[in-house]
Amino acid sequence: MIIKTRVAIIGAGPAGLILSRYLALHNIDTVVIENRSREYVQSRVRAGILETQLVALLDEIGIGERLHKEGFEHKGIYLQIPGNRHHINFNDLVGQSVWAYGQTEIQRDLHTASDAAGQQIYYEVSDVNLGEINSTRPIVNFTDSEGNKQTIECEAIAGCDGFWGVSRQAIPDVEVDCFEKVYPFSWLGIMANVKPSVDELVYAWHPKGFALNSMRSEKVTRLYLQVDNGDQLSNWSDDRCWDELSERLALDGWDLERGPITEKSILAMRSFVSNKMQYGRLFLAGDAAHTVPPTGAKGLNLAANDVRLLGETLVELLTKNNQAFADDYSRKALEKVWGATRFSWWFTSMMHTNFDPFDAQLQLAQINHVMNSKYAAADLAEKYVGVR
Ligand code: RFL
Ligand code: PHB
Repeated sequence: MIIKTRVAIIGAGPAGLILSRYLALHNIDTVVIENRSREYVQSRVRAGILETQLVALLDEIGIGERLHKEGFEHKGIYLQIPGNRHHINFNDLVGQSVWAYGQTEIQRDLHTASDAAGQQIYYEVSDVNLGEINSTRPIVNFTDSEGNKQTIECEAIAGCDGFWGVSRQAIPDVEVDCFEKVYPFSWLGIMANVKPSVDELVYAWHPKGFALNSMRSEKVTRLYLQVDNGDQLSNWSDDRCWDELSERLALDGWDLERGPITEKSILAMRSFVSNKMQYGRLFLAGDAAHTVPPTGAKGLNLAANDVRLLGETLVELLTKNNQAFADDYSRKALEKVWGATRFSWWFTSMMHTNFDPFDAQLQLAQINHVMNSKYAAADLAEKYVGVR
């Protein structure tokens, strides 16, 4: 079957669904295809911290209501080294804050809005491949969930299919340079049904490894531990997770509350940037073009920045035939991408131990500097909240 639309969007993660909504509000018709089920996409546990620019974008596309009711505005974060938990107040330093609101909740709000608008989304597709991307009539072939071969004929393709997607591979190798760094450690993440023990996030350096105390709601806590690459979930009983978190986050007069663990996963840490985010009529956005280690909470925020730029770009291209604007998409998006890549690398490198005693002393000196210099703290604050 032939499906005709203006923009084919590959991937129904936050980048793909925010883009489809943005374009719908500009009267540009889209079709979204996604290789996982709706339930899987909806329940995949990921990001939790939103920059105000992302909140503004969600408001603009009409899905910010629940976020403002149920999300939490955070004025800063705590940086911790053994014996010292220090508050970095973003509001005082740079006049901005961030919001704690789960990516799963954003995904749910996007689904509700897509349903109400009658957005066409094909879930559980397979054999996705892109063709004619160097022409003004690109196509996307796929097999739908019932096994039918489908072809989307469109005017542009948005590759929003995450780091492991197929869109990036459609750009010929000779046209693109990719930059990658894989870190020598991973994160073990847990979700627990227990009231957060802190009011704002705690990023803790510890000789046994980094720990992060985050949250999702008044009843749900999100926590992370630095673990070795290759470590297995089977090595981490619930008790061991809590013991290790309690040790790494310890502070006199403060206790980490424990509760039933509802989710546990291990994730690798990688920085990756494709220096080409557009090729002909194919445009990449979000994790499809770049990923950062989660320490700086930047991945979803970068995806949102791409989508805002890409939305504007496609409106210019498809309603005014403004090719020059389209050709500038990559350059504009990559400015913020490299800024966030540098920040995420710096924050990751400062907080994760490599068990080298000299490096540990340097890290402590660096963290003390951020705690004691308002200029260093303001630099961290500026990058964390996403001030341009
Ligand atoms: P996604 O979310 O990966 O969505 C891509 C979608 O494409 C689908 N797909 C395909 N569809 C069709 N055909 C194919 N061939 C396909 N291949 C893949 C996938 O199934 C998926 O549904 O990318 P997107 O939309 O660019 O969004 C990016 C964000 O999800 C990601 O950057 C963040 O979650 C990163 N991140 C964080 N970002 C923040 O800004 N703040 C945070 O606090 C934060 N915490 C995190 C994070 C990521 C984490 N993990 C698990 C990597 C915490 C964690 C633990
Ligand atoms: C989260 O709550 O999942 C989270 C928060 C901050 C980060 C990474 C993840 O830097």
